Amino acid sequence: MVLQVLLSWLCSSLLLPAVSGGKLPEAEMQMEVMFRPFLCHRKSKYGDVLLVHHDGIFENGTVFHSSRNEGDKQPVWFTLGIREVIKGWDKGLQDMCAGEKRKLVIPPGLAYGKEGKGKIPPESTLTFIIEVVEIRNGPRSHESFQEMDLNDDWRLSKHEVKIYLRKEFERHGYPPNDTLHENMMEDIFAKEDKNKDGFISSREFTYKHDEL
Ligand SMILES: *[C@@H]1O[C@H](CO)[C@@H](O)[C@H](O)[C@H]1NC(C)=O
Ligand SMILES: *[C@@H]1O[C@H](CO)[C@@H](O)[C@H](O)[C@H]1NC(C)=O
Ligand SMILES: [Ca+2]
Ligand SMILES: [Ca+2]
Repeated sequence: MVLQVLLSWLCSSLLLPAVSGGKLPEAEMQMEVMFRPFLCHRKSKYGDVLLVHHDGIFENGTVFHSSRNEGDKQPVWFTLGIREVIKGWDKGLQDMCAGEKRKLVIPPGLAYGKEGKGKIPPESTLTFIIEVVEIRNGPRSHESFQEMDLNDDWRLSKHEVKIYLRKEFERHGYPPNDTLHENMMEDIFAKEDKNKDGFISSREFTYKHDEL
């Protein structure tokens, strides 16, 4: 999780559109809520980090991926709304509760497009069954900024960013490493401190997502 968050923070400004898709007609995505828990404390929004289990199914019914049955069988983290995943997910997984399950039928224009990818053939309409296990504040959220801004002056100093990195490492069981934190902090400032005043303002920090 920590790497996911830090990477998406470091890289969000560099992210290329995940798939070009070509110029396919924009077919509509179908979305069906399969299960929604009675209690829902918060709903997913752009910039949140979501932990999900997912099954991917071809039009002929063949399952091409299942997070519960493949690899380490763990759900996966991703950040909503920054094209870390296919467009259909960014669009179709908003306003979800933890524990909610949805079925998305995603046309190629919102999935892997004309080219396809790996075992996904060109022009595939894909069905996903997605269950949200957990929702957390994303690295670009207002809440994350406040958590990092220790002296409440609405800007992040290099010191505050280093303390944050150290805390995140410790929280996720990685040994703190000052050299590494120093390097990461310098990278972060190189990209995020747009006006080079030595601070990341809340405006510089606030995540801007592409038009979806
Ligand atoms: C289902 O479709 C996929 C993708 O086109 C293909 O690879 C697979 O062989 C098909 N399976 C069957 C049983 O037709
Ligand atoms: C700390 O990070 C630096 C830079 O990534 C690395 O070269 C070094 O081996 C790390 N030190 C420890 C104790 O892990
Ligand atoms: Ca501050
Ligand atoms: Ca600045």
